[in-house]
Amino acid sequence: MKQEKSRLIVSRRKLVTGLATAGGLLLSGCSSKELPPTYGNILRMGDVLTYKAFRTLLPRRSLAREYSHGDITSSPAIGTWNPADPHQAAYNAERGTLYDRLQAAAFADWRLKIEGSVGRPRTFSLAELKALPARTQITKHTCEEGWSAISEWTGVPLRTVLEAAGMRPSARFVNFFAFDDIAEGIDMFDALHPQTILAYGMNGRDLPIGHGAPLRLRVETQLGYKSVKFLDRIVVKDDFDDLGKIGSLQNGWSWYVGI
Ligand SMILES: Nc1nc2c(c(=O)[nH]1)N[C@H]1C(S)=C(S)[C@@H](COP(=O)(O)O)O[C@H]1N2
Ligand SMILES: [Mo]
Repeated sequence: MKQEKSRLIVSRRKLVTGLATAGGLLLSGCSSKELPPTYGNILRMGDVLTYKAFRTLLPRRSLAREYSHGDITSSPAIGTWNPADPHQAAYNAERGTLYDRLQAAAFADWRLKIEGSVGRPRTFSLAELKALPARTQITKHTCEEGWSAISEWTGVPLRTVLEAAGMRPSARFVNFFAFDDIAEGIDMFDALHPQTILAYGMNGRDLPIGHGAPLRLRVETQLGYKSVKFLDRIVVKDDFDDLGKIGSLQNGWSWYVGI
């Protein structure tokens, strides 16, 4: 019993030293630009290791795997499945009521707003987004709850929309706000990634309500909760903003969840 305990202590110590070395290796030789914005928060050490590992070990612009039509699976609608339903956990009365009205008119009056660190803050109608060059990709959605699903997504690269709004060179983060009380942010590396799209189509049809109609984000390089559904507003930021009580950071979820 005693022996077992001391072995445990030794292995624990080894583990801690090992982790410190691995962290040190990852941290050495990297500029502070490769630190996540949550750096310095002791409770967010996981962000430092995963962010650095992904940013330094993966080749620049590596693409998430794309599948073929035969690989498409059924996909559950998770979290909010209708922002107009007051029984949803993340229901927002004001935007939920607005969503109800927009949905009744087939989203003809819906507009995506782009503001913040852009030279030309503006809105896009669904028709305007659909007129931009589109990208279709069959990818695997991985939820933090342990399930995954493969779907085909069609939309416009986020990069195209950011450029159309005249994103400023000082911009470093992009935050996304939905019609429910969900908001998420990503850094410019993921925002400009070719597979990061604003999707209006799923499996060859208009995006269904449950999956985020009329427009959702697809961040194929991170876990499912970064792919915000029911988009209302995009805000480009020069500085990191943890999004207060609706941000994942405040909810105790990692800000960076690379896969
Ligand atoms: N606005 C909004 N976006 C959201 C959520 C949500 O509840 N509200 N849930 C997230 C989570 S945890 C997952 S796994 C995916 C689920 O997408 P799906 O419903 O299309 O499967 O959406 C993400 N985006
Ligand atoms: Mo999820």
